[in-house]
Amino acid sequence: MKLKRRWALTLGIATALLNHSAMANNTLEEVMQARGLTQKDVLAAAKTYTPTGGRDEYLAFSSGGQSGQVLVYGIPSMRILKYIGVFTPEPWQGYGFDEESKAVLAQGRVNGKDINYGDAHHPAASETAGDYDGKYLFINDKANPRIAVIDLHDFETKQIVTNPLYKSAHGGAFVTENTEYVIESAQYAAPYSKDYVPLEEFNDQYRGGVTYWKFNKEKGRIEPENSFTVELPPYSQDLSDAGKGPSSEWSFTNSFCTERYVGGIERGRPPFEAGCSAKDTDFLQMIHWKKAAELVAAGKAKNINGMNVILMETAVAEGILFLVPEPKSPHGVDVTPDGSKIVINGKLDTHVSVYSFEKLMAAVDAKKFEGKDAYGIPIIAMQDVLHTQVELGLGPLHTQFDAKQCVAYTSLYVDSTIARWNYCEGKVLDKISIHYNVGHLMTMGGDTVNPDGKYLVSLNKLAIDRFNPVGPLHPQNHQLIDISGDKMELLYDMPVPLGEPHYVVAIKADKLKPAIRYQSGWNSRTNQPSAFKTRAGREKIEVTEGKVEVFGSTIRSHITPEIIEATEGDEVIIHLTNLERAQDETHGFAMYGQNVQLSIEPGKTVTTRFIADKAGVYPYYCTEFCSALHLEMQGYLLVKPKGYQATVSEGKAGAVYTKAEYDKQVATNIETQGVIDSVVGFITSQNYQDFPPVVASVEDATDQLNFAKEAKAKADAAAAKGDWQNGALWANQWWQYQVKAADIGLRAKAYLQEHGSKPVK
Ligand code: K7E
Ligand code: CUA
Repeated sequence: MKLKRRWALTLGIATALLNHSAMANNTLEEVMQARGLTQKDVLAAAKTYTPTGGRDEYLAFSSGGQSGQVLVYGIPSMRILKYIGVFTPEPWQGYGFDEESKAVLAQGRVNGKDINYGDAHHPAASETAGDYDGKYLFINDKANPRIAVIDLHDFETKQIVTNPLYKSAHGGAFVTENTEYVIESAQYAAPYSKDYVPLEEFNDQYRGGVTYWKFNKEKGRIEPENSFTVELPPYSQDLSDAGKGPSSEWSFTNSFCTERYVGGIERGRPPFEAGCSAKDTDFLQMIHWKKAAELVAAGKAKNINGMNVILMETAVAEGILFLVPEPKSPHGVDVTPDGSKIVINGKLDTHVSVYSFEKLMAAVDAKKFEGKDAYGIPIIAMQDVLHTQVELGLGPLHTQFDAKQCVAYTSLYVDSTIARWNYCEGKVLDKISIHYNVGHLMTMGGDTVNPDGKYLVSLNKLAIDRFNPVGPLHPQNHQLIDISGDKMELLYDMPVPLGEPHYVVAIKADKLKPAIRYQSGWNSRTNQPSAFKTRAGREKIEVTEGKVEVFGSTIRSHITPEIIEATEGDEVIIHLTNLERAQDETHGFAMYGQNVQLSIEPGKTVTTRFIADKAGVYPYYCTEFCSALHLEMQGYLLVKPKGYQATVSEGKAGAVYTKAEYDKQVATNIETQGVIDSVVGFITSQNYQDFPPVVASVEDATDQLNFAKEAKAKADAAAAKGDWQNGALWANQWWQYQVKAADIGLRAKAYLQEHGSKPVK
């Protein structure tokens, strides 16, 4: 509907411009009237509409909330491009179905248990010098303290690390200026040990912390052995942010419930929510992570559950940990692009508080503290570091920044508004209503040293009356807002039907360099050649006692092998390599009754493994409509009962062919060859070498034509012996290869025509 509406609008605009009265029944005015659109609506449509084949300026990577996935969409079109399976199996991508990706999910086990979801909150894009470099994406799971690494070269999850200390983790993922570390802070205090510790020992045995996961940029992997945690009191750590510029060696983490209140109405105690917001202030926890890393290198950390831990005692003695009071129950903490200020959003306060990093350092250097907390951590007085406080409205949650100097945007959850304000001068500039209850907000590059401004996305918790009702569970609503002018303008509502998307980051599209195929025989999860890769014509089945191992391939429109035989109780292992080079020629592989669903992108090798524990017939097939003969891309796993003796001879299967059928097939093949020759003639008459996708297609088509030649030779040989049965079958196979070649060739031809190829002399 949306698309149609937009087409109509564009047609309308074009018509209005050209003033063609011949198209009078489709003028912009008429469409506007029929659909009840205002001028403002049409302007908003024109600002977001992206014509077919058009590209977006930004790609947004949104947390998929409880779905444990990441979703990718374009800005300003708000078109969804992809879901990336992260903490959760995702069948389309075969994620959690092939052995390679199962190994990634297995890294996320908690105490040996598979966790099949994640509560994904904060994606973070990798940075170089404080700006997105478009290489990696990280995201946390709050419920099962984990961080995942996604490679933006192929948009796949490569690694999951599980925090061995925490029982929940909210303040991640945030990266330091050069992605040296990925920050993850705890949330609900719990003992570091896996043992039972009574709540009565909360103050002494329960702990929080901030973990700094070391990231190896060359390998694209987190190195747990080089990571460390700074132990913190059992305050509920909330969001974090890494410093920038002058503050780049520090990180900042909010907290709530510094009362250390333990609820339990079951025990006659007032509930958590009452006791956790009793005090007027909580603490900002600031950590000198650069110095902390040096302490770890100097052997001053203690190994707990395999993690390097800097105990609070050490952190205090070494002067790397400080507290600053902040208005009670704060939420987001956001460092300004120049790194000079830290914005604290007070959930239960109508103000945002802006702290000066310079003042923080002055207090640290002068050792000017107003006291210590119960764990001996020095407390810096709020009035000593406050730059300004600005009254924005009810429920400020998160802040992001504009390209314009000193301009920030803060989400107001309770007010359902977004405030634009000046954090240098401390004044409100503009407000816009959103629908409804905004959590995070995001401006383009809004958490980097170099924000672009332009657009803002409001990530709303409630959608209430915005969309067609779909039952009691509503989608979430991402609202796109134009922030380029003096007044913020709402442009678009995008329902998100996946989970609560807490945070999103938008990377300029030209910073991303995604691949279109893998090197042939690639294990995408380890980023290495697969030990199980197969080349064309080298497919094989190895049968050993109790095991059938297949080294197969897929290429339009054929799965090799077409028949796999096993005996009841055998372990069946199937490795499949997609031999395609052509763009977007993914094959799938699904099998009856075995929970097998693979996605094999061009070049990829994947493996499925299962026990054929019941005798029977198990058809398998390709699940991507990859060519005209996609439906024929099929085969059978035959699982025989133990000790099975054949009673039917092979020859009885299928139809019987005559000479007439052989002749008819050959005539068809000659005609088909005519079509192929004309397509080849066109392609080779053009400068097709200048178009890499076409070059890849030509290679694929040439393969198919070579296979056709082999099949033709077999057909000829059978016919020469008067064996019309095999003659007709091989003639048909010859035609199958021709059809594939023609299909690939026609796509290449269309590509050349669309991309303006030129004849070569
Ligand atoms: Cu505010 Cu998890 Cu960042 Cu949700 S958090 S909104
Ligand atoms: Cu391959 Cu359908």
